[in-house]
Amino acid sequence: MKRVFSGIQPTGNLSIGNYLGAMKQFVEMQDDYECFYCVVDLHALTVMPTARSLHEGTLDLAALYYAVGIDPHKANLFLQSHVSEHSELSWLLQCISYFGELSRMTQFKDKKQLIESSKKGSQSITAGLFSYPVLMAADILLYDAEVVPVGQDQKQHVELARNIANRANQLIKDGVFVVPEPLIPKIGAKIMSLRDPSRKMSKSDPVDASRINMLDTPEAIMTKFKKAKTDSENLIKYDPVNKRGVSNLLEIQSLCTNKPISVLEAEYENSGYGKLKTQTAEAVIEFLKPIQERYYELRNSPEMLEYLKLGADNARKIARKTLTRYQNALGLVSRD
Ligand code: ATP
Ligand code: LTN
Repeated sequence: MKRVFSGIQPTGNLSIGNYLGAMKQFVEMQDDYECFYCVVDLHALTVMPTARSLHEGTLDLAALYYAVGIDPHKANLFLQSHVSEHSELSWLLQCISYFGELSRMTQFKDKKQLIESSKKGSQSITAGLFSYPVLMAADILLYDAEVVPVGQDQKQHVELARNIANRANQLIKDGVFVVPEPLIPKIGAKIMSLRDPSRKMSKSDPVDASRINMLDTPEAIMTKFKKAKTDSENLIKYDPVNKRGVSNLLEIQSLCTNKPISVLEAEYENSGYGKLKTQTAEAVIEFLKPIQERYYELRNSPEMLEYLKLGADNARKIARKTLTRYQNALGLVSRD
């Protein structure tokens, strides 16, 4: 079986964008791949969360992974900080990563710009934020993962992981790392903000109305969709370049109902935006209901912690082997 790795940061409120772009694929892949999924708590440290928000956010995200359908008997879900090999390999990889390539990461450039234009200024751009894509490469390479399911915005980071793997194979030892491939869904790879459909829906956007959180109440979901920004044409057509708001609603509804976009376009041929918004809200409410129920059952259950422990034990076995392989290839003297 091919091996898969992916992760999500426990920062902010998980949105339907994270689900449709990433988690939905994680669930679909469980039967056909050996899967390692991770709550990347060490990544979350790059934005300096409070201890409480990191702690609670980590457990919230783990419960959501199981609630959307990650089966602990099929896939290995674990917390990144429970497998210390991630931090160890990250350092080793930093020593073959270039300042120039990290400076070109668009997510870093965007976050840097955002911080610099805020009151905090450049003092709060941490080295962690800069080198974070190397930790992500370590996450992937530790598991010899061939496939990495992610949303569109993470493609560049997976490409960096490929470059680092190829470099290690050339400079250190041929075949020391498996070169991973990103897997990006055809529809849903970039769900847009409901307030500004030119930007992606983001779980750390300060404007809550910009996104549907996985745990939003039915009332909140209805209100957010009713206020979703569209355009003034009043024509329901899938055109993600010129009609971003309407196309975003069609994508969300299509993914939540399993109806192809072309079928929805035909159904809405003589309708206005009001109906599209209300029915998209209804589809999302219906879709999230069982997920929310499972989430509340699991969030404080002792089983969840047991599952996470088992996931980390399985992950550590593989991670240790890969780390040792790379340490030996580098010439580090083994302790045993
Ligand atoms: P943040 O706002 O905290 O940076 P985020 O919402 O971008 O967070 P991540 O933890 O960076 O979320 O991403 C987790 C996964 O969800 C990644 O695979 C990412 O590509 C995917 N993803 C994030 N936002 C979207 C979106 N709007 N549409 C589709 N996929 C998304
Ligand atoms: N950087 C990713 C989260 C992430 C990830 C990974 C995704 C961390 N490590 C490994 C895929 C594979 C993000 O979404 N911000």
